Amino acid sequence: MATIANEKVHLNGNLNGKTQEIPRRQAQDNYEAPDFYKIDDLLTEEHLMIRSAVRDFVKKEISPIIEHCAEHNIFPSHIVKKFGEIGAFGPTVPTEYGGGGLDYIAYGIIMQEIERGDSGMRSTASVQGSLVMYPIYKFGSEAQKKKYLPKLASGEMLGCFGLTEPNHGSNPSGMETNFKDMGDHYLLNGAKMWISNSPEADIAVVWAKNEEGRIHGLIVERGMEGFSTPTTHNKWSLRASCTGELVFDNVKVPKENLLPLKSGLGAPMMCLDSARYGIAWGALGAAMDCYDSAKRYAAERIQFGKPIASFQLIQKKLAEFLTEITKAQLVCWRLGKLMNEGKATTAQISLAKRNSVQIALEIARESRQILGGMGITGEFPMMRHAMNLESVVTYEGTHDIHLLILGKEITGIQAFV
Ligand code: TGC
Ligand code: FAD
Repeated sequence: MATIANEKVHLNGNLNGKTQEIPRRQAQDNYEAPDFYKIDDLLTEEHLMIRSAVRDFVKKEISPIIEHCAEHNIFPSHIVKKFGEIGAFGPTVPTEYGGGGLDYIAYGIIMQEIERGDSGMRSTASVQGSLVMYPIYKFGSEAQKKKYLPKLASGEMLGCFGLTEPNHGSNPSGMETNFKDMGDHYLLNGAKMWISNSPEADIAVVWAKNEEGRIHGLIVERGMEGFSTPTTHNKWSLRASCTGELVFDNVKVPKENLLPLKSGLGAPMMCLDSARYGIAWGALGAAMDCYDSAKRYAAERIQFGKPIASFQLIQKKLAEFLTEITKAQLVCWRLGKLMNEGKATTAQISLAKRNSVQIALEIARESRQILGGMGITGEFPMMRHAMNLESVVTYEGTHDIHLLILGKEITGIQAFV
């Protein structure tokens, strides 16, 4: 077994920041994506090239290490720089700030390919792009854009996004984290929890209320006195992603770190629209990986003297997987077009995020059954995808919150409270 020598990794235990070797699995990753309705014909040459490059990257850099990282609860920190190198961070941000200057379909494709490898790896990329670079690009000053965006794009810096709090998850408008104007700086107090990337992040985009109760975004940098990022332990999901808290104990934040161009809950919600869109494509990638692995296994596994693929009940599962994947591919592609035209609504994004995650979870669970006992091992990706997707169905708005967003859109009646 080959190893990646002395890569810095984040062990989600008590060994933060230490280096260790991550063994590389030698088995070939033979993934082939289903494209039953020839959706490739709807993509540009550029989209296809990007997809091919990211797919190769995932086969080379993620597949060989991901089972080990998930089993041992390791965030492979070295992937951050590599994501920067392939343009996975902020693909839709203009090139003058280090982004890719690409469209939303390209963004979706990149998230799909990375989550095909692992949802936790996609989390790292989508938080950086949609939840850290996007608000700085959309709501930040020119000086903030120049200072942070190129370093975030290249992976020199890692960011996180702090909205959720211990007492406010689905209802972020109730947040308690607050800042006071002290004349030459702001004084920030409060806590965020369930924050992807936080234990490794160099900066956090934090949403907090001012003295009038208005929500603003602030850029908080690691090293500011009173700011800490404790790791969240005992996760059985997204084990290759690092998750933590953000604790603010009288943190002095320079005034120039406030995002000046938008305030109110609408600001973080706009970031969530972009990230939820990426998850719609991403979860589909996990579903496609499970489908592909199950199809291969069913053709090879012999029971009662025949490949199990010859049994009607296995064929039913595979046919249903392909049906749901094909429908979701069309939804994501059409939503990407609407995003490119600036016409996509929050409710349309909710439908796509909710649908992709639901079908991915069902396909992960059912495809695991096709593998029988082998399905529970790390030799195959289904169990890891299924466990990861339990977070994906919860974060960026739970499955039921997205249903209620759709309910409100249909009826005009708000059913949250
Ligand atoms: P509501 O009354 O509906 O709206 C309050 C204000 O916000 C505005 N707004 C939006 N503006 C722009 N875009 C959107 N998508 C918007 N959604 C809402 C709205 O117009 C209003 O503005 P104004 O000026 O009239 O005041 O708000 P509500 O308090 O009733 O809550 C609505 C609800 C429940 C749908 C929303 O808060 C929600 O979606 N909750 C779920 C929370 C959530 O998604 N949290 C995600 C945290 S981040 C995360 O999980 C990252 S995981 C990353 C990873 O690892 O990949
Ligand atoms: P709650 O809001 O307490 O919900 C509990 C249950 O009640 C859910 O089933 C929910 O659907 C239901 N419920 C709540 N309100 C209603 C209602 N009105 N009607 C019907 N049912 C309702 N947040 C960040 O800010 N940044 C991050 O980077 C981030 N990363 C995350 C990473 C992971 C691994 C996880 C698990 C979460 C992450 N989150 C992050 C937080 C995530 O967004 C929240 O967990 C999510 O929004 C739900 O909030 P909650 O966990 O407090 O659940």
